[in-house]
Amino acid sequence: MIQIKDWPFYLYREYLSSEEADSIFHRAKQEILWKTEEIKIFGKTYPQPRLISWIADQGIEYSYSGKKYHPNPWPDFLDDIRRNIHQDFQIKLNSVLCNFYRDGNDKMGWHSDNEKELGPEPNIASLSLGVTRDFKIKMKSSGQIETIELNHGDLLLMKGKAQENFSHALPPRKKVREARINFTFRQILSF
Ligand SMILES: O=C(O)CCC(=O)C(=O)O
Repeated sequence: MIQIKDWPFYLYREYLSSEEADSIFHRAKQEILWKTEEIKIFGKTYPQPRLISWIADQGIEYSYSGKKYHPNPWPDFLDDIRRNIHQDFQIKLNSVLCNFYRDGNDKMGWHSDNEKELGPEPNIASLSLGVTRDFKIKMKSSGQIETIELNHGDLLLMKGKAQENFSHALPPRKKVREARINFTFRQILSF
């Protein structure tokens, strides 16, 4: 495990073996219902620069980027991963936001996962598959930024005050031509 500086970000390289990661990547591409969602910026609507799917236990609703999402059911292979993460790290997870970055033009801007449904100090487990992409973490108080590479099969745990005191982003990388899938497993509290 690598802790990013002394920040509450913990990186587990090759949490999945490359064979396991290959298999999950292919199943995720085929079996998840990927959609282009819209985002409103200053009253104008734009397509989000990635494909998204939200999966959760029954009865859970989630607001994200100002929109309410109704969840899709768990495919077996993702349910297995959340159970493994639960066993390995003792963290409860009842939902997962799935992001599909078609190539290096797709991206995620600076944000914190600090929606009130996640509670004050959420544990978020972020699993990366596919092409390696840079991931940036910024300390809100100082503006200090760390960049880490997230590879096929890597797991990043964001814990404690990771959302309150830091923001994170997946910047565009024009030279990257291959796809990446990221799952951020979360526990939604109010439902
Ligand atoms: O794709 C990533 O690694 C980042 C995903 C993310 O920040 C999120 O889902 O909140």
